[in-house]
Amino acid sequence: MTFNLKTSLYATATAVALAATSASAADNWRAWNVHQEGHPNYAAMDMFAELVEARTGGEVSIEVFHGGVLGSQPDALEQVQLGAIDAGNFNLGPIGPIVKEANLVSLPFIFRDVPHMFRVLDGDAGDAISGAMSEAGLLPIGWFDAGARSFYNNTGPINSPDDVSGMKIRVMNNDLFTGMVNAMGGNGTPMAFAEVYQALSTGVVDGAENNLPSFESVGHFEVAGYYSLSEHLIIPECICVNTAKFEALSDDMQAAVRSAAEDASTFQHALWAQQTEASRTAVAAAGVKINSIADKGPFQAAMAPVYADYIAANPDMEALIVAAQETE
Ligand code: BDP
Repeated sequence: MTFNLKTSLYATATAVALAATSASAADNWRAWNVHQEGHPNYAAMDMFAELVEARTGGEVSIEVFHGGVLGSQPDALEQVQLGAIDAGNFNLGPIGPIVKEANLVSLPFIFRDVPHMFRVLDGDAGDAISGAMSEAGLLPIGWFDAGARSFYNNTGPINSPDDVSGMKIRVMNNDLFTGMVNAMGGNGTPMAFAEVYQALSTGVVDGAENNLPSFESVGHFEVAGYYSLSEHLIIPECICVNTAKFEALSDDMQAAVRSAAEDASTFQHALWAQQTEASRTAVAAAGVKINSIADKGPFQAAMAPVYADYIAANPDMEALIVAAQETE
């Protein structure tokens, strides 16, 4: 009897201790997102956070800080690498300066369209990129669609690289993008996303480039009346998590977080398709001239030095570039 009582007391104490341990071990993650409400990635990141909380039984909870309030994208990436921010929705463009393998997807015109890009991500190139990102502390656990980026400006439609010549164009932080604009005779200018509206409206830059949902959601269409469909960059985005934080989770918790990221990504792809069409309609209704480019050949030809420089600096990536181009 005494023994049984002791045993049961011991069992109760252990249960209390375990509960305390698991409560204190609950992970509260902070996630970065640059987008505002109304952008597909805002809703997808909220969904990710909800699914993680539900599927880990609250062992992992995520607070998403939208609108870039935790800092610019290059700063936030560094914070995730350091573990000061735990996760985020990042574009692979600004990841290129940190992880050279990621630059494969930032080569202008490397992909024919978004499905081609996703097929490449599913293959060896995707494994090389994910592996290198994970080693750099940025583990990708879901891939978002970011459509295609095109040029916009105020002076008239862009139909050839000559039209870009002489223009100061804002690009995301990556030498490949400055090189891309410079190869057309323009002046590629890296700048934080949050500063682009004012730079366009005051003429600090002549133009910028982005996909239609971002062009609309932050109001760039109010200060740039021509959107020319160059579609020169098709870059995926990730839900990325600090690698060490993720690996510290049990196998079950890792599986739960991964499945949340996969389902949030599937949701994002559907929202993205809808929002691209909605944004096209909205900016056209607001008076933006959407210009189709009859021949993108001269833009592609102008990119030869950009590829040559990248391959010279990263000879080990050449085979993956060829494999990506040859992927059906
Ligand atoms: C948007 C991306 C975001 C970038 C932004 C930019 O979703 O990650 O920060 O473009 O141009 O399309 O900086």
